[in-house]
Amino acid sequence: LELQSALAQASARGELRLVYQPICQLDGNQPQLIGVEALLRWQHQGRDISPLEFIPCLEESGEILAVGDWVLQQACSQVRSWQLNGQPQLRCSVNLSSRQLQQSDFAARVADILRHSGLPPSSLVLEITESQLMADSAQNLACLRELASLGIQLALDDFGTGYSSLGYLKRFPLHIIKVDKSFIAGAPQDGESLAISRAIIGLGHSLGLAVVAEGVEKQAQLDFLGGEGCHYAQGYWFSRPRAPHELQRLLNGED
Ligand code: G
Ligand code: G
Ligand code: MN
Ligand code: NA
Repeated sequence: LELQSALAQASARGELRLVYQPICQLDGNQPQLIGVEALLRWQHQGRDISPLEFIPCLEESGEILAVGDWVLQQACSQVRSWQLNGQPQLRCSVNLSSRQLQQSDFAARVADILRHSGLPPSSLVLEITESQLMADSAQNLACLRELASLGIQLALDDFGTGYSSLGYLKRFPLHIIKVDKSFIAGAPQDGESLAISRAIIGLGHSLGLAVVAEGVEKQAQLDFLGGEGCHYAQGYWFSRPRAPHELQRLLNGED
């Protein structure tokens, strides 16, 4: 409850901010930064509170709708400004809550935000988890179809950790799957993690989806992913999530 009321004032106090984690393309000699995932941070009384802790509170109170719009506006404008400063192809990934997809005007709001920021729809990736797709799927389906028809890319986040009904992959208009970091963490030394990661990458490719491996921390994982033909990866090996000016340094080649 204390968290809840502090959170109610967080956006007003400017305690919310976004950090950006690089997403890299692996084919070619050198991994290439092709996009960033925006991740929300709340700095409260001098410490960062994890989104795992405060997003559920925002969802419960309904404030996730306003905060979610703010995240989208902020991320789209930031990435647009990087695009205009020498990174014309840079993509912007944003995580969604199911409450956002349940708004009947959500796709229209996203279209407005894109127009306002100048970011091309094809540069925006919206990330959704399997469990979010479970809830109220008729509305979700309608909403995702509308977003896809705008040219926005849709990614299934944390793949393999939810109910993993493969039906979702057929039923929803998805473009990308993100292999959950729990599988990448064990690969390549743990046989089971390796088998699951390999199967998800193969499944994605057979369905014509781009596959992003999450949580890459070691060269051995990168070598394994390269061998499996996984084209995209994200994780501490490349970079931790960074404040905008720190990501700028990376884009400038200063880091
Ligand atoms: O950085 P990490 O600890 O950053 O994020 C933890 C979880 O919070 C992840 O599952 C991530 O998808 C989620 N998350 C981070 N930022 C946002 C956001 O802006 N909106 C939503 N809905 N989830 C977010
Ligand atoms: O949206 P998603 O649930 O995928 O959120 C990504 C989460 O993973 C964030 O909490 C982010 O800070 C975290 N993360 C990003 N890279 C790594 C990594 O290499 N290792 C680990 N353990 N976590 C990571
Ligand atoms: Mn994500
Ligand atoms: Na997520």
